[in-house]
Amino acid sequence: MATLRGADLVARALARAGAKQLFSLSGNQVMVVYDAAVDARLGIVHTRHEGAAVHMADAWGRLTGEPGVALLTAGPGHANGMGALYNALGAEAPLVLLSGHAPLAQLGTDAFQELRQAEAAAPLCKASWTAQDAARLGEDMARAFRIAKSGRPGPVHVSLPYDLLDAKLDAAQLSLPESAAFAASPQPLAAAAASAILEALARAARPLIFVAPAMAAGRGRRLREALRSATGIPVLHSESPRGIADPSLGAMPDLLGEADLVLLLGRKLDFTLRFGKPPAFDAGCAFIHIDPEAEALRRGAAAIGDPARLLRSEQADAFSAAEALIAGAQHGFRPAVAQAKWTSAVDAALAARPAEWAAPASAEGAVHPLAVAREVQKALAARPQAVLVCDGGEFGQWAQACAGDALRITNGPSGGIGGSIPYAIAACLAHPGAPVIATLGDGSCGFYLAEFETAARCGAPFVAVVGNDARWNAEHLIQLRSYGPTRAIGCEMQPTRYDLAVAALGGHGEHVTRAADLGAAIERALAAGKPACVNVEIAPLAAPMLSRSGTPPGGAH
Ligand SMILES: Cc1ncc(C[n+]2csc(CCOP(=O)(O)OP(=O)(O)O)c2C)c(N)n1
Ligand SMILES: [Mg+2]
Repeated sequence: MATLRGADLVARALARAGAKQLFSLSGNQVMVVYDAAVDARLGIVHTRHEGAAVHMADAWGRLTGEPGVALLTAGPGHANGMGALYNALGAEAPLVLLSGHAPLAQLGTDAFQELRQAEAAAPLCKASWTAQDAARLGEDMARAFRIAKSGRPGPVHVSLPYDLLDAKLDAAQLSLPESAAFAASPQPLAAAAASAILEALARAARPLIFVAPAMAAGRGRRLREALRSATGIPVLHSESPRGIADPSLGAMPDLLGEADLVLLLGRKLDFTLRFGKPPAFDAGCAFIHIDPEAEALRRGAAAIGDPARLLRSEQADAFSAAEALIAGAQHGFRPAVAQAKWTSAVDAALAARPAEWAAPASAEGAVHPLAVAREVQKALAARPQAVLVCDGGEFGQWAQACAGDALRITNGPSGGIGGSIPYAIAACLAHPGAPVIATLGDGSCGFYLAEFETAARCGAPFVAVVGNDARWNAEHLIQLRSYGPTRAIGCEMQPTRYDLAVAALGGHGEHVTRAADLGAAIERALAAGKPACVNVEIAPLAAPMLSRSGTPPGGAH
């Protein structure tokens, strides 16, 4: 009898789902999947830490809309990947995490690397389970893809016991699920609901639309642009834990209190929107809430409190709902006359940056982070296909405040720092040939520095612009604010030559100590044809404060 291994079923199912490569770090329990990947023509991006593999799958999912697939080994490999799931969950990235697992037959015997993996991943995932039947591994893959892409997209985990992966199955008895079984199940917004919502939006004098984190890039980005042009209503997207105080929103927080109707399109009414309460929003502001999850709608209603202020609450996914609203608006959307003035005021607030930013910024002894952000912006503006990757910390926010319309991947609402190097590698793979620039602090740079070797090996020539202030500055500033200058402790680092480290890892390094040298250094790095680090000695300045509303609870991330 012709046989197939369980691992072959997994690899064939992944290929049928459209996966191109597995972001992985090897280990005993998954080498059989590597072997199966040869026949299924799946590439392996072999990383230097499991967290990097999960971050790469996250960025792949956000940029392409198709789940990135991470393959980790059992026990310690799986455990190492957990932290990175947190970012993917917050960013609503479709992701499938597959982990090797001790054999089912040995569970409860203190087997090698035995761990309750599905339980460990559960709070970080939409769904998490351990496969139970070798012959049904294809169905497990289809279910994982379907859940990752449906409703609010997010990570899904399946643990793959070694005895299932290595089981010899009768090939004649096996069939893979059809392609449709891997696809998202849409939760549409009924046309009648869409037209009622459009009517309410048209009547409002000062409406706003806030979209889901899932609409940051890819299809979501195209839909939010189409929604804006179909309705003329400002469509706001904020992707950091600072939410309405995100530097990319300019002076918008100061105008938000004037909105009379807010449509939440797949967007939770959570801390990023200050729970919809004053002073961020007017106490009389009305809301319409569309969300794929009943629980998010329930929480939204509870946060709003007065039922009269919640005009409608509809269960639908953000993408389907955006499509229904765009289609409805194309049949004739006649906004209230007052909206034109409001929309220009919102556009002006979004674009507002302090006047002093126009003049060359200088800071004593080191480069001002604004000078770096502006040079990055220049490089991006000259390259419409470019992808920007922003890490957290103070420095990352300067870059976000200056970045204009560039397609971007940030650390997202989770606030988790350190993922930008793996994100940038995945961006190079998802957008072959497009320039990719990552901006990150020196602390964030250390998390996955070894991935420069992965990038050199895989041909991912991104440019990391490191704002090096020899500090975990975001936390240092909290110390100064909360405990006073005499109580600063533990947040200093060495002024490290990351550029030399990157050169040693197979990349290109630039060391910049003067603003005047920045532009040429970034251009050389972009032209180097290999992964590059532009290590800039910056002044340790706080992130820009663009509105009068001040720093949100929790400060900078
Ligand atoms: C995974 C994770 N660990 C810790 C933090 C807390 N944190 C937020 S910003 C920051 C400092 C970042 O330092 P750096 O990358 O050098 O940027 P800087 O603020 O100095 O510009 C830290 C430790 C976090 N948000 N995420
Ligand atoms: Mg720093």
